[in-house]
Amino acid sequence: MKYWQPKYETMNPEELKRLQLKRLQNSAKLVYDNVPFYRQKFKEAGVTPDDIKTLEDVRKLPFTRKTDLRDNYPFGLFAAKKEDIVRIHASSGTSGKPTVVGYTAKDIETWSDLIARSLTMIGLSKGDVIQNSMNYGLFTGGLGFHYGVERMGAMIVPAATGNTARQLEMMIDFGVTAVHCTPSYAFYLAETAEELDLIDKLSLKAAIFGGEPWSENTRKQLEKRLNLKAYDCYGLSEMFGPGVGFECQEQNGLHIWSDNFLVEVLDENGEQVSEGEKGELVLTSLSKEGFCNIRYRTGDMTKLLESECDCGRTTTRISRLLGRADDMLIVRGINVFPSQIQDVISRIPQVGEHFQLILDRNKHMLDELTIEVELEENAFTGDLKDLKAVQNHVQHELKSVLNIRTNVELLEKGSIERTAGKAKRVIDRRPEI
Ligand code: DLL
Repeated sequence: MKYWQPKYETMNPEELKRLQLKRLQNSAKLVYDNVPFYRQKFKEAGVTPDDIKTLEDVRKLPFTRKTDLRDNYPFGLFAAKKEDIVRIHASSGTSGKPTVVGYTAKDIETWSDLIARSLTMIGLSKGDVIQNSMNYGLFTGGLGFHYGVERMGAMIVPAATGNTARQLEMMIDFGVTAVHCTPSYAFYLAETAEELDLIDKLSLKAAIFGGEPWSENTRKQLEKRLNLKAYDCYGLSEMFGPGVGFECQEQNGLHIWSDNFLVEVLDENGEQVSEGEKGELVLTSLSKEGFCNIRYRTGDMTKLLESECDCGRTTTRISRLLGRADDMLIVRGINVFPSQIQDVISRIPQVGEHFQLILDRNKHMLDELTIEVELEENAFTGDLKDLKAVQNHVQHELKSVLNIRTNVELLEKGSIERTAGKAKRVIDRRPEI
């Protein structure tokens, strides 16, 4: 089978626009009627859902940002009643608390279909065995993807993360034909498979990489080393999760499932850029019930491509993601905001406010995040045991907020360079992947 939902995937452009408008009107009404935050924002902008008469009218609506999720933590932006929410997921917030999103039963169905569409698009089907080597839990890459595989009827191996030798063993023993993981983890898989001389025993035909940026060069390397075709999968928890945009077999840009998301690519003044120009991706949910997001500033940079594609799909297309408009970092697939680190550090009296983040890739191509902080003078007792205790405490606090292990280095007060302007908090020494 070539398409999962041909009606939507190949809809003629005029009909698609009509559907998008109808759904945009529904989304605007849904949030206006059910979410006080949106009602207030609409009022401030002087609009009501009745003002949406054409697709271009989306520009009358106010933007939503990640900080709005934080300010309404945890469920303040949900558009459905709490008893109709059947699942939540979360991602990193900009400080302290994560951003929480909710799904109704229908949302889970819609999302699963989008993933089933995406997998069908790259030639996978019922007979395939798909290993999901993404973190299960609040991260959408685990369960979200999992349900999509089941929806399509393929066999899912819910391997989750960790224990690379065992991941490979599962791939061999279960006849795995496709794997879903972050591109940086794929390097580790490839390296381990090469070391253990297992490459020839693998029967992978496809890899689905997402959750973090990667490049054409990485595609070439990993396709060769693992002997498969690699496809880009884009998504964010605020818009379901994985499966918002996906590459087809042309491997040339991502199809955004336009019956579910309205795409804008905007310059720094909020104006639509022309085709082929770089701008920030702004998305509006057209089909969500639980958490319906209007003009969400994703912070991801991309380019709009011509919709026509040899695969026959008529969706909006974008280039692979080209970095961030803000200072968000992605470390081992997890989003990290320097403001989260600042928040943690500011709550620990033994260390000062100045800090620096250093990002490296270790020999397995995995990210290592080191945080340099200055020890307050009165915290320096001269006893090494005390130093170790402070270091462990900072590390522990960071782990509980960021969900990743970090290396904390304590420095003498004054050693981090002070600047008059914006502090240079991040030193990213990672080679591009
Ligand atoms: O990372 C959802 C996901 C899971 C996508 C698995 C693909 C596969 P969040 O934790 O909310 O959700 O992080 C979303 O990750 O705004 C991008 O900055 C980045 N990102 C995700 N996929 C890609 C990609 C998931 N293919 C944030 N290329 C997004 C570049 C990506 N960046």
